[in-house]
Amino acid sequence: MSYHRLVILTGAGISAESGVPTFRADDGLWMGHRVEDVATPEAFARDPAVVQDFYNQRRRQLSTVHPNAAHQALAELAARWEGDFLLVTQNVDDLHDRAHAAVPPAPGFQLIHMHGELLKACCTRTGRVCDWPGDLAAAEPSPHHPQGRLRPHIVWFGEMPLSLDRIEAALARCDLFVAIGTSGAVWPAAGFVQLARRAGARTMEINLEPTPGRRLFDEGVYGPATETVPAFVAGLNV
Ligand code: BV8
Repeated sequence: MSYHRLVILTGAGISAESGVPTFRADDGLWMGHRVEDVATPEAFARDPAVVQDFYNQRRRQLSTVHPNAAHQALAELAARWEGDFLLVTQNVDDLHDRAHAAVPPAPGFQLIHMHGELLKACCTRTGRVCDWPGDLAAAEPSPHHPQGRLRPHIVWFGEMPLSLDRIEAALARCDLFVAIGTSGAVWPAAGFVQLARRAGARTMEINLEPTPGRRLFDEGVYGPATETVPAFVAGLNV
């Protein structure tokens, strides 16, 4: 069977072997924090210094990690895929971006960071987004508005994910949907498989172990992403 309209959703599991911590560690803490203490607009309003520092630490860590074989396999696929290929990532790291920069994708490829990007900042007054590789101070002045401040360009819990219209349009017409390295714990990304099924797509979960949403997928492949993703790409015979 050959496919022409591919949507792949990735989560923290695809970056795990690069050394980027996933979200649901056993103790339920995320790098020592409760999610609601660092990844909500209320947390930012309550204590901007704590939230900015949480993201400053993660932004600094990016310079010490690199794309792994799973990111690279998807970049090779994007270079050869002749149809539409939408890669939607929940991750805010730039590992997919770096992998695809090294292997220029074919014209039908798009990458969407639906939960934002660590290396960008956003003006609290204008909403304008700019590149920001360094630290953000608790009250970082915005270059876009005299009264504005800069916050991480991150979609926090309770905020609307980015480019949902483009994502849902691609899901409504895809013929293959693959979720890689995501627990399916966060919505609306967790519902994408149902949209793909409604479009008649074949659906596949690739993860370290079966997720609670396993039964929603036609097929599951389990193991470390640096092994399962290159094997998946090779199996497509593209
Ligand atoms: C919203 C940025 C309104 C922050 C993130 C029902 C419908 C709609 C919303 C909700 C709903 N129920 C609840 C909600 C609200 C909420 C939500 O989902 N809460 C959850 C906790 C219940 N959702 C929201 O608030 C969203 N906004 O709903 O707006 C709306 C209404 C209607 C329609 C649209 C919108 C906004 C959510 C975005 C939050 N921001 N990230 C930051 O990064 O600092 S989410 C955060 O979790 C990350 O982006 C992360 O990617 C994401 C999901 O986690 P995963 O990526 O899946 O990571 P996790 O650790 O959970 O799993 C890793 C997996 O990898 C595991 O399965 C593991 O087995 C596997 N793995 C590990 N190692 C490997 C591996 N796999 C392979 N190889 C390995 N080596």
